[in-house]
Amino acid sequence: MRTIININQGWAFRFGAELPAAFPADWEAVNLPHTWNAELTRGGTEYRRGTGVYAKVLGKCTAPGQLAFLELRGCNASADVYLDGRHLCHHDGGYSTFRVPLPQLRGGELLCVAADNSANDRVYPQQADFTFYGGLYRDVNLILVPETHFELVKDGTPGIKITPVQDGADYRVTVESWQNGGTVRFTVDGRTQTVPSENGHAAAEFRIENARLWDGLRDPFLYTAQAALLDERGAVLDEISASFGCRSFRIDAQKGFILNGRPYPLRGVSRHQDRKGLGNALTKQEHDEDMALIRELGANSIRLAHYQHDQYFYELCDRYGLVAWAEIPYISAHMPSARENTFSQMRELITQNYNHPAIVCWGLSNEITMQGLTDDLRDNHVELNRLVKRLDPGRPTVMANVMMLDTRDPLLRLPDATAYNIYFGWYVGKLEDNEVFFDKFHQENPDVPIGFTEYGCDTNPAYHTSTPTRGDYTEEYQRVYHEHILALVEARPWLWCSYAWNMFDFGAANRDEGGTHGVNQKGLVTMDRKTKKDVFYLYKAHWSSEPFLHLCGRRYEKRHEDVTDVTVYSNQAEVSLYVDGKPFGTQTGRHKFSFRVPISGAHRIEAVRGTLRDEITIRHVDAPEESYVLKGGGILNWFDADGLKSDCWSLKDRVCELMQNAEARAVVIGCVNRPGKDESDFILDLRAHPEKLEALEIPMEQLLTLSSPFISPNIKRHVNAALQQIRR
Ligand code: ADA
Repeated sequence: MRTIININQGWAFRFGAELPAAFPADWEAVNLPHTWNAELTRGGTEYRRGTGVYAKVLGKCTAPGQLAFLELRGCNASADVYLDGRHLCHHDGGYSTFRVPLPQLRGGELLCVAADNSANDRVYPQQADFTFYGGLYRDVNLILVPETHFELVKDGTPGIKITPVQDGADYRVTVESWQNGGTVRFTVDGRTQTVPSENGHAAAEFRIENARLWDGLRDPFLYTAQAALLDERGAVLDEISASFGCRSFRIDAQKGFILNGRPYPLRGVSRHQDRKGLGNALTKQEHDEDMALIRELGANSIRLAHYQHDQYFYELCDRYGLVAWAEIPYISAHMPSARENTFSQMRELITQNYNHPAIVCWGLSNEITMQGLTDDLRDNHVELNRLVKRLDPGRPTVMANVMMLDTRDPLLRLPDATAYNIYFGWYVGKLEDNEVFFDKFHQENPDVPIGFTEYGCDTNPAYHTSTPTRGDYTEEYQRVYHEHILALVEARPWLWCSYAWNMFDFGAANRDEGGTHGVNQKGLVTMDRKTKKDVFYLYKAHWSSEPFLHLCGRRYEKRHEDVTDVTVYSNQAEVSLYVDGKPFGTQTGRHKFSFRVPISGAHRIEAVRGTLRDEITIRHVDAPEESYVLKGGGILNWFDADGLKSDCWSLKDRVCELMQNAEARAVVIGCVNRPGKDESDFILDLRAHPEKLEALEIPMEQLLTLSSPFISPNIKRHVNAALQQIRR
């Protein structure tokens, strides 16, 4: 029988160390999960990228006839595994499970894992708006099995594959397994079939009559399939099982997402896995908390961005009925020498997650054309798409495209369904441009299913205003922004999916903005999961049926105006407001209830509906509260077209255009050649090949953000000022 032994405890760790010959007792003692970037808050020297070595003495012996496999459920980004100094395995890809056959164990062997998150051009991701936490950050197990056992190594397979196909009210369920001999007894829904293993493969088909469906939030029912490997006397050698769900779905260009025959527009959030103080080194507890928050919001779908998440999280999606978008980190910048890595990460993603009913699509890439569209990139996508179709003909391929990608580009039509990340109203343009974009797309491409994979705006919950504007990072602008987009998606059920970017603030070492270093602040909830920003409750009001009400502006206590806005988000039909204990007004409505309240001095504001109640304090102050305002302006303030001289160049202009003007060209080249503390590959490459700048279609602002982890708003302001001196 199979024994699984967790070996998270008792490791020694050192960053930048050589492989030790004996257990290095003087290294830092750590337990897994572990990352050396846990405390990261900003780029630069604190963001250590390189090799960290983990060492542990194995205590377990294998019995005669027993084989041992090492299971690593996530090592970012590349791993080399050694036993007593002997190299056993190299693995590229920081987000998937892989297993390594071990020799016979006597006990006392020195196991070393070298984890490497340094920059290279072989392994995705290399350029992206999130932190590449290095380390052995998920569970490590020893799996002991008899000589005849289910497959463990190939692409980290669970060994069992279940394919339920709808047949009227019934489901035909094919169960397959891979093993190195024996006979397999499959059990599904109380029935068994025993079949021989032929060429390492066994399969059986079951029929579940009148199947109970896996029906999203309504009823996420799970069945279980078991496989027992038997010897010639019928004794069980090895055993595995997996849950699965019976469900059908399709993505329709006009009707949107259809689950089990009924329209079910996917409305939810994206999730990055990391958390403040822990980085990516999470336990089940953090996964459970994240899922509880997403369920509280009432989302029916999650985009698990931008890489393979912990197995456990996909299990939670299955269990709670949240439809999931899964993807690999083929992101931001195509690397011709990393083609094989897109294939291996995709093979692992699909092989390891095939059985999850929650997953409905495989994401080929994210914003991959951001730095240009080459033949090699196209070809890579064609092959990747073909690979997915071969591995899983039952699920559609999808892409999340960058907003600059021409909507007529044939790449859009390569996957079965497509989607755009659109940030009008934040990085560029007006909020209304979002509707214009999607309506035009839908009208011009009536046969292309289109989704809204990302939208959001950075928000520091310390910042407040009564006159919210784009780029101010306030909690109030985040409300304006999300109220607008939520209305947009609700009115357009043909948007087959929409995902707020992001459920949680997340580590983005290259960022330095909005009063915080190293964090993308587009979350509905802060990175420590402690503060639900007001917009969290906007979504809850729309999506959740759990009765609640929420008074906005709890952190916006000191207000300068004489009459102030007090807004309640609620899923109740009526809300009453009390000011200093006295009734102020009652409103009926849906989701949002706004009151204009005169203020002088301190006031206790209460919102009430039956037994539901919330309370905040507001204080009138003589001068605007300085701590509520971002110092030095936000990076986006000068993106505002009103503030720019339109007859001169600016950061808004595309690099390729700036390169056509001699003076502007000099500013661009000057930026690329500016010595930095830690140059990215991207900038070094541009420095070596300035002609690439002439082909770079991204705005200058984006080039600056991408090119250096050290870019500060001041530098951007400086460059913008220089460009504003040059007439077009
Ligand atoms: C892109 C990217 C995301 C995210 C976002 C942002 O759209 O896909 O990773 O970071 O930008 O916040 O700017």
